[in-house]
Amino acid sequence: MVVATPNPIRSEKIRNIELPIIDLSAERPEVSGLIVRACQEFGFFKVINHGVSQDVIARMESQSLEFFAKPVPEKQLAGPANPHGYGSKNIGFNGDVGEVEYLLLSTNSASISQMSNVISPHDPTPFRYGDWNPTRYLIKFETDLLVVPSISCELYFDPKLLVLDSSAARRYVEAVRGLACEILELMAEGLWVSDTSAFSRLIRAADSDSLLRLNHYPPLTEDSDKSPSSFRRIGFGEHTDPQILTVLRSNGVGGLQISLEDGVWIPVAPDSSAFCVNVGDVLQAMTNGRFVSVRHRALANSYQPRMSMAYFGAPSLHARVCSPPELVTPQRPRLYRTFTWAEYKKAVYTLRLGDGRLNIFRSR
Ligand code: GA4
Repeated sequence: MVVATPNPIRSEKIRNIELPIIDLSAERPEVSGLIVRACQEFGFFKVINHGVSQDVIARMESQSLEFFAKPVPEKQLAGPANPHGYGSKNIGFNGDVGEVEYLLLSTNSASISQMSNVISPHDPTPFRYGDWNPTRYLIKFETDLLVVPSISCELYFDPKLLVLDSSAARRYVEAVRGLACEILELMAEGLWVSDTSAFSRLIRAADSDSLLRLNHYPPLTEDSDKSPSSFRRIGFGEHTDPQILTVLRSNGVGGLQISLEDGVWIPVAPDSSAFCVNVGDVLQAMTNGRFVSVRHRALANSYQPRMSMAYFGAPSLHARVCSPPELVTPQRPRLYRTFTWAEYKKAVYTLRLGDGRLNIFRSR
């Protein structure tokens, strides 16, 4: 019997183009020029010699694989993804689906980075594994466990994070956030923006709304259907990333494709020594349209499981998104009105995965 699935791949054009590979250990002015060019032409590039330790990557990867290998009821204890937690097949809140299961985690300082303080010898684990509810827990603990020297304080934190070893997640997030900041500073330099931390400052903020997403695309098994289209299906449908910058890596299994023109897909070759970096909608707005937030998707396949880890660097909810003055000129007038990340995020979650959202924020 042929199993009907919602999203077989229709006939589409595939074009094989290599994404720019940027060596971050090369000379600074040269690197920033290459990054700017890549962001203008592709919105995507790979970085090598990125300085993120293999050990940090390996620990995070093995933690993630261990999580996805758990029985479904156990994984479901970390769900649903509303918006953080475990999700399977359903993406967002408006009916989008894909052949994917995932864990979506907030990276802000009230969650991953302070977990080690919460779960410490002085404060025996206050939760059982999976002991969570959709509203955040309020945890009380003594500040001698924290760097802040004052009376006892209260901290909100998302107990869904207990599904992972906090120190592996925290170290990974710190490392990729550092990498994202370095790249954003190189971008500002390459664009001749005098305030070189104009972009990076937004994701360095303690209340930045950045996310860590672990995606697992299990091999497809409904294999009574042997038609070619059944071997590759949409894992995560086409979309642009709403945030500032995405830093992604996979377990060496391909599946990511980008689309520079409608209906033409460019497969991105997997490369375990590299991170794949892409421009998000907010960076397109902040660069006044110089950089492009490009549509991409992930395909699942019938042969090997794919696991990817994406860090989405985002501003804090109240941060105002607007271009630095150098990027607005009489020849290049302001393309987008100033908006807050909270306003943009609201639009993102109101629309479907594949909908364009930046146009809503265009200047008149
Ligand atoms: C795409 C990029 C990130 O994975 C994400 C996704 C988010 C989600 O899975 O909750 C969204 C999607 C993403 C854009 C449109 C909305 C929101 C699902 C969806 C249908 C975490 C994000 O920030 O936007």
